[in-house]
Amino acid sequence: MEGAVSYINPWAWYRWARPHPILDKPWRREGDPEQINEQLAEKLRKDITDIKFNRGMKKANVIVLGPAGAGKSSFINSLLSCMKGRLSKKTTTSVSDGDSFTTKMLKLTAKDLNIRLFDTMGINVKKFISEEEIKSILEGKLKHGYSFRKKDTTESEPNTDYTNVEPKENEKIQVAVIVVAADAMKDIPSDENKMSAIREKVKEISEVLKEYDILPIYILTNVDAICAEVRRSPKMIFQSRAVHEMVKKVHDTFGPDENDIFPVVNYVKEVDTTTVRDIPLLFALRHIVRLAADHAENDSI
Ligand SMILES: Nc1nc2c(ncn2[C@@H]2O[C@H](COP(=O)(O)OP(=O)(O)OP(=O)(O)O)[C@@H](O)[C@H]2O)c(=O)[nH]1
Ligand SMILES: [Mg+2]
Repeated sequence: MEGAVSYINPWAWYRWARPHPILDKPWRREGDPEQINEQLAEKLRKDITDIKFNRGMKKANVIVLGPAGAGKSSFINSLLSCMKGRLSKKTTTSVSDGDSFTTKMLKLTAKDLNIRLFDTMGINVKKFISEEEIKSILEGKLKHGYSFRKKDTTESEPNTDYTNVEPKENEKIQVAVIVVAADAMKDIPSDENKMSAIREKVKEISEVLKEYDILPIYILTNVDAICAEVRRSPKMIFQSRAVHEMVKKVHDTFGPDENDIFPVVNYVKEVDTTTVRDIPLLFALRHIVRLAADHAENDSI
């Protein structure tokens, strides 16, 4: 037709040209959305409770570290919830302006859970957890309820009511978890030469953990904030392009193997647990418990 101009809508073109948010195949074999069902959740729960530790250790100890507001406390509550099959809120969570909302070290567990999770203060803020405090926790020297020291005061000695001079073997840490939030990860340059306070702090912590022969596992929270498909259903977590890209970024930035990085969507506003949200949490929990069993085995060789 005379005068007709072919017009391509730039938005439609952009949507057509960009890679699809869902990959053709899951990036983690075990996470196929087709396999995400209650039967798998039950199998994972059984795998977890079946793991027994050497030397009669009933519960392994797991320290949860990471930047302020990364979702450490929410992750602990979510693990307790996915094992219990109902929401559990044993440690408080919140958005706080810069500083860590968690100021006391809490050791948390559930009846059928074979680990104790140690909630800690953030690593990157004004009142951060010190290297000395991390070492004391690893050695089993701090008790439930210990208040982290305020770095901006002259307070120098820890409160002796909450310190253990002669910790027993079963009070030491076997596994460390480093929690990072996917939306915050976006702002961290993977280029080693670019400054990043979080990257420096995480590297410092990894060095401390190495001294204690502890290899950390990484939890990537808030993946619902970087992928609309995952926000609609956490079932898509292991087939999401954005989540996989972020897992690769955690590997490039901090160095863990990809199979030591577990993306999750924490329970934060829900009133009930769901299988699709439980499964990524249970994969992470099973890995934690397996590492604890390996650590206990190494100790007894
Ligand atoms: N959308 C979303 N929000 C999350 C997730 N995990 C945690 N949050 C939110 O992030 C905020 C901080 O979570 P917390 O669990 O308190 O984080 P934290 O690492 O314990 O923080 P501090 O104790 O302050 O160091 C809260 O408002 C949570 O509701 C998640 O997976 N998805
Ligand atoms: Mg907290």
